[in-house]
Amino acid sequence: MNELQKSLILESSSRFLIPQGVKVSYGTAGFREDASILSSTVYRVGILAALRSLKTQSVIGVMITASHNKVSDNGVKIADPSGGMLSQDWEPFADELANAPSPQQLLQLITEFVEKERIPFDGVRPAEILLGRDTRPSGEALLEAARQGVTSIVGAVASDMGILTTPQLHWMVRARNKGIKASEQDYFEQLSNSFRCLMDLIPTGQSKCDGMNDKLVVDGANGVGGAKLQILHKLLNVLDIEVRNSSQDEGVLNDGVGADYVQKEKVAPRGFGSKDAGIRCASLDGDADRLVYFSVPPESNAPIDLVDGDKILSLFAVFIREQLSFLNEKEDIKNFDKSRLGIIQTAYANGASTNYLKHLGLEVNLTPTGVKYLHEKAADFDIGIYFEANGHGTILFSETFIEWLEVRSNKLSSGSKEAEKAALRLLAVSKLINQAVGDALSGVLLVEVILKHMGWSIHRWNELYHDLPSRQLKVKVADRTSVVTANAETVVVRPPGLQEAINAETAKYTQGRCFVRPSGTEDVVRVYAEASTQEAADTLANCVAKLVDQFLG
Ligand code: G16
Repeated sequence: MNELQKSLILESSSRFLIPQGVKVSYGTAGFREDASILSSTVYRVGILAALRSLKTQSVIGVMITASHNKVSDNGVKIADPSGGMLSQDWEPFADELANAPSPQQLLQLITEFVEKERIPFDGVRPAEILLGRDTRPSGEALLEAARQGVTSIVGAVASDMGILTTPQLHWMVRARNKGIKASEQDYFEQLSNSFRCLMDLIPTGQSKCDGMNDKLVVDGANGVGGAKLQILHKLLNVLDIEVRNSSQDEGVLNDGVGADYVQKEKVAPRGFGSKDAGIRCASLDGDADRLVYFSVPPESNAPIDLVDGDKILSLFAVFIREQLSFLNEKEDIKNFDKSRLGIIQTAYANGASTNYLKHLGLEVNLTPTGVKYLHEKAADFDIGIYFEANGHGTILFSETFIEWLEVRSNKLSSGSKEAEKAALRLLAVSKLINQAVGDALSGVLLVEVILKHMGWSIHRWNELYHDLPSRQLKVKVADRTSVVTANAETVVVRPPGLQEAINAETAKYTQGRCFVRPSGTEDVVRVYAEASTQEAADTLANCVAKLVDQFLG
């Protein structure tokens, strides 16, 4: 780095000093805090993104969002060249950079890192960053802080892509790096074209079925997803979708609405009630990277029927498996074995879903919470389906498998045989479902077309298996980082004695299962409990929450 570069960093970072006493950490999906203390963090992430862009000689994305968190929070997610989350080996640098106490120490850190990583500065393609934000009021100023961070690296270009869903920005970064057209319109066109293609491939006579209501009502969490879905809906012109709780409505982001609320509390979001009984409903989260479905009972106090990420995963798995079985009937692809389809879940996956998927003969893998872990594991397969119970997930297709499908589908004469149609369907799924990150909008379209393909109502879908009763709680503790876990977060290794106490409590319940872990997006320890009855799951979760409190105070 030359002297001009150094003075530019010193000068611009002096405008973004860290508030006294603030320490931030890179969590499950980037940095997330109260928006009022975030500008220095976001500014520094801008620098990091520019360095990452120079290092990889690719376009990088910075998304200003706190997703499911309350409206006064904000945060920042970084999209790597593939469109996935920032490579995990850069996370410690992100932490150090965000917490460097002064501009001089910041500069020293950057200088050392640039040397260590051999980040090229001269005679290379300049850094290029796409910036996006959700609808939070703090987003505009924070995006400006990110822009200033990016442009403190000489030659770096920051493009403001405006208000987007998080998955749209990740999609754009991936598309740009693949040399594909990458505007928002291109995103909508890719989704709508591949959706139409799947609709055209629905077996004849399958599009209507008893008890199937064609209308879908979507809760937009009062965030960015609702408005974007409306644009997509207009383009599609075939689905009957009503959006409620869109950012254009009056409500507060994620307040009594949204996928996180619906999935954790198991209640209908604001604006939904017994009038919606029998209708298929879905809920997005604040930045539209999560999706859950639900139906509302006719009685006003009865619990909703939640169709969570595990069931979306199961629906996708059943569909993909069916297409693979059509392909397998062909003699020349007998070498296709089951190991090519992998399922990835976390400890939050309902035990009944894991049993169901294993019963289908599928390989189920467990990773810690966070799409960065699930995504990485899913990439080991030709088709990797990953979902968190909270509705965050997607289906990854390997490049070799897509190439193989393309060859297969190019050989088609009229697309009449089931095997050939299956190849076309899988190709269309790979274009519809976001290959960069979980995406509620592409998820909605894929669920809708698969339900039509199967001729299933939401009730039929929900009957795939019966969830074990479960309960999730949050416990506020003095320092959540004092909880350390292992084995994909199923075992507490610190503080000593806590896991033994959890085991003793869990052993009292039929089909009892319980784990605790520190959240990486909220200042809480999360407790998850499962048992044979709702009452037992509630009691187990409450008892373990008390244990957490006793051990951590
Ligand atoms: C983020 C991550 C998800 C994770 C969720 C909750 O979601 O992308 O993978 O499940 O946080 O994480 P934690 O339990 O550590 O708070 P989002 O939708 O909030 O960005």
